[in-house]
Amino acid sequence: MSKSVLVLGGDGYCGWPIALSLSEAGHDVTIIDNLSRRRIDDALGYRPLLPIASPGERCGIWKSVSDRTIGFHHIDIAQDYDRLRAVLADLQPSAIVHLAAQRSAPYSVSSPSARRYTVTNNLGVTHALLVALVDLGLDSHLIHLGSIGVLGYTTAGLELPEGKVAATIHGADGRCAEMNILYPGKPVSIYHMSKAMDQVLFEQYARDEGVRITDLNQGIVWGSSTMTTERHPELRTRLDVDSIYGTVVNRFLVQAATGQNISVYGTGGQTRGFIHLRDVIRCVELVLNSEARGSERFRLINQITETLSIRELAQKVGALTGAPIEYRENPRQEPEENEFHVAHMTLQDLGLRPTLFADQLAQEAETMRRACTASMAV
Ligand code: NAD
Ligand code: USQ
Repeated sequence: MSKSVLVLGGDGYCGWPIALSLSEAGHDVTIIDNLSRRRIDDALGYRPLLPIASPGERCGIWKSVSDRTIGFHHIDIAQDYDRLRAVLADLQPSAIVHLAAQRSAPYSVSSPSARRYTVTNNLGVTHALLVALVDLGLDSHLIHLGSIGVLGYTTAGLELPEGKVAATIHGADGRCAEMNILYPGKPVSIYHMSKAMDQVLFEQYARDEGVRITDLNQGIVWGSSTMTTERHPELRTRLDVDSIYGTVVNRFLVQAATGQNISVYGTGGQTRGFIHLRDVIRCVELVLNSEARGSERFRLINQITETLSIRELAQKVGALTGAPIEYRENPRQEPEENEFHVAHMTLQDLGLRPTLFADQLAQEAETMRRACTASMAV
């Protein structure tokens, strides 16, 4: 069934392909973005691997190849409540996919202003949205792209469940009570902390105002394209490979393709959850079609498909490409050796067929190699 879907942060790496795929599936898609990522790139002197068209140009090309329209509003959601409210009142969306955040962990700890911006922006966006939904009495399903890193990277030898965790709380008077609580993670950056704080807002607004929310605790995304971005070169999504916004798989593949060493920080014993960009799209579609209803107002789902240490990842990329591995001093504050066991079957139960490194890494290495060649020609 066709729905009206609002994609917040739809100019970004994940948001643009999500908007395209939802549009292709027949939904009426509207993007809101303030283009802050493009401005941060300018300020840092970084560029995506290949240039990306402006939102107006991209939506125009999409119209020409698909005969479908994607709307675009240039709004700072954290700062301009009235315009956000007006768009929501006009569209009355069935669902809102929320990706609008400053999402780099190293950026979030890079300066006092970056720390303040990350928290003010990320919580400002989430809270403005929740307030507007209540203000307008809308029953939109809010789907948030969160971060598996809110759990922290020490799981105390346990496999962490999806959703809340059952806890026995020992009161000061010696009595005990059983409760379901948000997992008390230890986020490793200010950015990850902002995602943990989002969950406190979600819990409150689901409980007290009945807002329907699915929070996807997503792992590190890898991959450069999807079925819809491949329909035209100018529909490509941004691909960051710098040390601030470039995520590790994409960085390693581009390093290998350009004759650089694979840059493992520290021992490479950091174990993380990963997911391919195509699976991100599929997960959002699956969640959109399985709305939280009834008493289940706030769902927490772990959106990863496999876990691996950074060292193992580097070895896979090295074996595939012949690129040497270089162990560098770790520029980040993070545990360098950690185990990471997290339940993640909900999306597979809903129908996800995971794209694993074993299936896709070689093809992705080749796609990145071609993108690097094209990038040199730009
Ligand atoms: P991105 O930086 O490419 O895109 C985020 C978009 O949000 C940008 O286009 C930016 O301009 C926009 N934005 C930020 N603040 C805004 C505001 N105040 N108003 C309007 N627009 C605003 O990031 P991405 O990689 O596409 O990530 C999308 C979401 O998924 C983020 O919330 C991120 O935390 C989450 N996530 C990403 C990854 C990953 O590996 N990329 C992994 C896990 C979770
Ligand atoms: N790393 C290296 N070498 C590099 C780059 C990174 O060893 O050249 C290491 C980092 O030290 C870190 C790991 O690789 O231990 C992952 O780094 P990353 O930059 O790929 O990912 P991260 O900082 O965790 O953040 C990314 C996204 C963020 C998202 C998060 C999901 O930028 O938006 O929320 O992945 S997670 O952390 O799993 O919750």
